[in-house]
Amino acid sequence: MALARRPRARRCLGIDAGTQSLTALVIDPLERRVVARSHVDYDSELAAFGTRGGQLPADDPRLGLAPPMLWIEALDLALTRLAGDPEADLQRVDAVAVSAQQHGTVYLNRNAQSALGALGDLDPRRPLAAQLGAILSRPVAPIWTDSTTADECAQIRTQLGGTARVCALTGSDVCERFPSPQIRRFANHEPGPWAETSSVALVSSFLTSLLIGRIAPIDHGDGSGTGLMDVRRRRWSRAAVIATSKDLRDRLPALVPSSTVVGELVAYFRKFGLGPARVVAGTGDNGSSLVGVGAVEPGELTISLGTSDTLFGIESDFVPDPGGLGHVFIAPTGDYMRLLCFRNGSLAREAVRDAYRLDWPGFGRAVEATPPGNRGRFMVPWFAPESVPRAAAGPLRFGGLTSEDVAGNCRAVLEAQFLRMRVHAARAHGGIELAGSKPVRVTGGGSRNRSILQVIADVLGRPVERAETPDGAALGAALRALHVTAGGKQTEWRDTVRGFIPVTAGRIEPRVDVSVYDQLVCDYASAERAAAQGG
Ligand code: XUL
Repeated sequence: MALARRPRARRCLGIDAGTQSLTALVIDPLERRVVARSHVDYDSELAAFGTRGGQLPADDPRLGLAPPMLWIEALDLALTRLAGDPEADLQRVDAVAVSAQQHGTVYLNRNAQSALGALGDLDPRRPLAAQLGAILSRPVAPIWTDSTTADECAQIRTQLGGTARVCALTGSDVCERFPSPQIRRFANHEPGPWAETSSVALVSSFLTSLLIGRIAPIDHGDGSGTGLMDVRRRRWSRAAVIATSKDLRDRLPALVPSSTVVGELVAYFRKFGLGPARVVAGTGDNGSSLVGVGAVEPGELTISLGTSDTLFGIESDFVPDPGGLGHVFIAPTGDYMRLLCFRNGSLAREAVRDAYRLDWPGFGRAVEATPPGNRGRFMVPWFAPESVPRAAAGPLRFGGLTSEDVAGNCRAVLEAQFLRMRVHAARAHGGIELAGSKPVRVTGGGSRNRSILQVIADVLGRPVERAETPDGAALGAALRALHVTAGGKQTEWRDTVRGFIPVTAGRIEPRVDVSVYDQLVCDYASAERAAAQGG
C-alpha cells in the first residue's frame, strides 16, 4: 500500500520592483522566516537598458523615465535565480504579491490584452520580454522621480478648486510625479501614442498583469497615489479624471481593495517550478514596507531609506494636509496611511559618499568623527529636485560648512535628512507625532548602515529599530500574500506579521539629548524656506 504523502507547508512569494533593483523573496509561514531571496540590480545586471539609478540618463534633471521592459527582464532573472535555489522550493508557493515603486505609469496598447492572454502559450525556454511583442503605446514610463509636469499640476489644481480642495478629495495635492499630471502631459504632448493607449497601468498593476495574464486592477493603495481617486469613497473621482483628460475614464482599470485575489499565476511561470498560485493585487512599495516592518497599527512610525526617504504611519481618520506636502494614502490594511516623501534619499547620501571617494564603512567613520549637531554646520541636501518642499536641484551649505570638510559633509547630509523630517512632520496634517519613546522602525537599503540609524535616533530623540531584513517592501508583499490566503480578515494583521519582524534586534538608543538639535532645526527650517523661495 502506498504511503500517503504528508502535504508540505505552503509558502508565499513577494516581489518588489523598486527604483534601482528588484527583489524577490520566499517566506515560510510555519517557520516564520524568509527562506530564500534574490536580487537584481538594474544598472549593473541589465546594463543593455542603459539606466543610471534605474532611470534613463537625461540632460534635464527633472526627467525621470524608465523602460518597462527592464522590470520584466528583472522579474525573469530574479525568478530564474530563485528557481535555482533549493531553499526556495518554489513548487510550494501558493500565493504571490507584487510591490513596486509608486506613481509610475505604463501605457498599454490594444494588443496588450490578447498578448497577456496568450502568456500561457509562450516558449518557456525564451525570456518573457522577448516574446511579449509590442504591448506598449509608449516605450518608456514616467516614474516618481519625474518633475517635468509643474504646468499640468497647476492646470489640474485650478480645475479642481485649489490645493486644499484637491487634498480633501484625493488625499494629496496634485504632485509632479503623480499619474494625473503625467497622463495629462502625455495625452496633450503625444496625442498619437495616447490615441493608441487602451489602458494605463501602474508599475505594481503592470507586473501583476504579467503574473495573471490579463490587465490587472489597481489596488486602493496605489490608486490613492494617482491623484485620480476619491480617497474616502474609494473609487475613481469623476472630477479628477476629467480634469486630467476627457478620454481617460475608459483607459483606467477597476479599483479593488488591496487584499483582493486578482487571478492565478499563468502557465509561463511553471518554468520556474511555480504552480497555479493565487495572485493578490499589487500595491506600492511604501504600503508594502509598512506591512514588512510590522507597523500595522496606529501610533507606529516607519522611516524607509530607499532612493527616496519616506516617513509614514497608519491613521484611523482621514486628515489631509491642506498645505499639500503630505499625503494620505490607503494602507494594505485598509486604514489611512499618512506619508511624507523626500526625493533626496539614497542618491543624496551616495552623492556625498562618492564626492569624497568613500565606501560605506569610511562614510560611517567620517560621521562618527564629528559631534552630533556638527558644531552648527549644516546642509540643505537637494542633489536632485526635491519634493518636500518642491524645489530645484542644488545642495547648499551653511554655518561655515565648506565642501573641503569631508567628515562635516558626511554628517551634514544625514542630519539634514532627519532635521527636515522634524520640520515637515510638524507642519504636515497638523503634525505627525515624531517625539516619543516608542521606537521608529527603519527599513530600506540605508537601514543596513548603523551610523545612519544613530543619527536618526539622535536627531529625533527616539529609539530606532531596524528590521532584520532591509527588504521591507518585498517582505511586505510576501506577507500580504500570506494574509489573504490566511483568511484576509482585518483583525489578523498582527498575527500575519508576528515572528517575521524581530522587535528587539538592532535597537539603537539616542546618544545625546534631543535639545542638541533644537537650534539646528530652526536654522535648517529658515535656510530651507529661503532656499525654496529662491533666496
Ligand atoms: C512615494 C514616492 C516614493 C516611491 C519610491 O510617494 O514617490 O517613495 O514610491 O519607490
